[in-house]
Amino acid sequence: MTPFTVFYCDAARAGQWLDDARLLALVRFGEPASTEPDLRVGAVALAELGGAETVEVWLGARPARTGVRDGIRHASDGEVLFLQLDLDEYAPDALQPLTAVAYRRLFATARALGYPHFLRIWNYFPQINRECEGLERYRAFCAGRHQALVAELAEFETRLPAASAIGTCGPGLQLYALAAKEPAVQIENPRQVSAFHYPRQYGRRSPSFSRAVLKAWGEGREHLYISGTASIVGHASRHRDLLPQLDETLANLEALLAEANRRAAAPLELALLKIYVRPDLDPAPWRDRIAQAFGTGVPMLFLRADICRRELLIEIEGLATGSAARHSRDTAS
Ligand code: 3EB
Repeated sequence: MTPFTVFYCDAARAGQWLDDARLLALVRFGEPASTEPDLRVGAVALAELGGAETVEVWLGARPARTGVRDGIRHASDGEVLFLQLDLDEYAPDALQPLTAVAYRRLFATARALGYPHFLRIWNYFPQINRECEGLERYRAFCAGRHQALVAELAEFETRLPAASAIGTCGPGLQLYALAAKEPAVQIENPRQVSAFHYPRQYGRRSPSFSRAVLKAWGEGREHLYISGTASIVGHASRHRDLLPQLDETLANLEALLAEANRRAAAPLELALLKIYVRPDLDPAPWRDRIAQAFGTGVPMLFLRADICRRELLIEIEGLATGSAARHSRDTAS
């Protein structure tokens, strides 16, 4: 069966997808949290670079079932479940308990709907590097997430979802997630210490995520959900300037793809990249550099964002896909 797809589209053409019964989620950027009545629509307060207005479209394989449970908007096509939770922050120093409860709610809802295996989670909240009561908000977030995942996951270090944790212009904690009925395969990066093994200098509770998750959807079709990837080698941040950080990030992505390819049924190809960048610079040279590494055909979305370590300037996440059926056809002909 063909799995769901995700792609970028000009915001001016979003209407056609909102009319499509298969739509699982449509994410707008640059706007504060959504007041849309359509529960499939989310909005992340991150400005897009380059003047375009792009939306991210998640399209199921067949008409979606949608609903709201415990404040969590959800849509499924029978194979995958997309979840969205937007929460007010009742106090800036309460991010840890807020995150822990939000994760418990996500797991309870996904499980109740029959999709207990989380593949990928996006975490968006404002002032990610701000200290509150002596604790950086990213670390408070990590502590809350860790608390919830230790309680929810039977195998903590082998079933962690892929993730991104990004600082927005806020307000509020936003969690978007993909969940499945059957588990997937966790992939770690040989160039990097697993985030869940980072030493204590990065926080009392380690960031609980995997570098990527490889999911087989049947008939040889696979998705690789790639976590936010930055200029980190081992556990240390590398380079002060943007371009060396970009090159290190690209090397990390290449190593991660190679590692995933050792486990994949057919070669994985990048299908989509999302690039979070801190400074307000012209993205043209980065686009060229990324295109050099991965080809000009990969759609890219550039968003201005805060990254979870103060010294990091860029972070790249994405999706790679593979098809064993297509591959065997290609190599046979
Ligand atoms: C890193 O590799 C960079 O806490 O969910 C990347 C992706 C990062 C996800 C998260 C953090 C997270 O540690 C930061």
